[in-house]
Amino acid sequence: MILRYICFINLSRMINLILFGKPGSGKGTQAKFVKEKYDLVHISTGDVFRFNISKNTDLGLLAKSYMEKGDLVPDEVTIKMLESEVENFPNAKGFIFDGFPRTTTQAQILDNFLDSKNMSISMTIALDVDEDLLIDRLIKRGKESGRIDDQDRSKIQNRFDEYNNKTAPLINFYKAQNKFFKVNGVGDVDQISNRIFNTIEKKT
Ligand code: B4P
Repeated sequence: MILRYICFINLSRMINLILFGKPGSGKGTQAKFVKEKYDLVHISTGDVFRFNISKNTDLGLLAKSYMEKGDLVPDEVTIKMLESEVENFPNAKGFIFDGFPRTTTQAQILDNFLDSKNMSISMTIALDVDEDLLIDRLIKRGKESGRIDDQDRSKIQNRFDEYNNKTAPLINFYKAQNKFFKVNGVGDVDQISNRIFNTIEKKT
């Protein structure tokens, strides 16, 4: 009973989560469940880019050329877009950052930006899945959805290379702040959601 009360008090604070992991690790899939359970605003930089591509906006045209090759979109474009997405929700109880940050520059700017709003990252949850399994998931999604960056093994490999070179250094960035938690990302979607909920409730 006392433990439950303590959990309630802690979870009543703003929660700002980063969902972290290699391409296809399930960030977008799990964000939907976490959003619903904790009433958070979900911001997926990949989804915002894909929406802009579908509407042929200037941002979409720019992002498309990078995404179709499996390259990261340049920091200055991505950061500006993320900041404006956050500013659209001044009354949010908290945010799920899905697919952002992906570079050290993005992470540093996110910390400063949140600090300027008296906010901070609560924790980073990394979904851990081997690359062989991820390739199978992405190729399957490519067939079902037509997503160009999922259809070709060399583009998928380029996305892993981008992750390993530019995104993986963030593991130490968040470990240094005691905010990095790894969750096994293999199994049923429900099972993985429960692992994430347990991590959030233990650590917030
Ligand atoms: P994103 O849209 O972020 O997508 P992702 O990393 O490919 O996928 P995610 O991890 O969300 O996997 P999902 O749940 O969908 O990035 C796309 C591109 O956008 C990047 O390559 C980059 O070019 C650009 N971009 C985005 N953010 C950027 C940034 N900050 N800076 C620069 N560029 C940026 O799951 C994948 C598949 O697996 C789905 O089909 C799903 O159904 C399946 N799946 C999920 N969980 C499963 C499970 N447990 N078992 C079996 N299948 C599962």
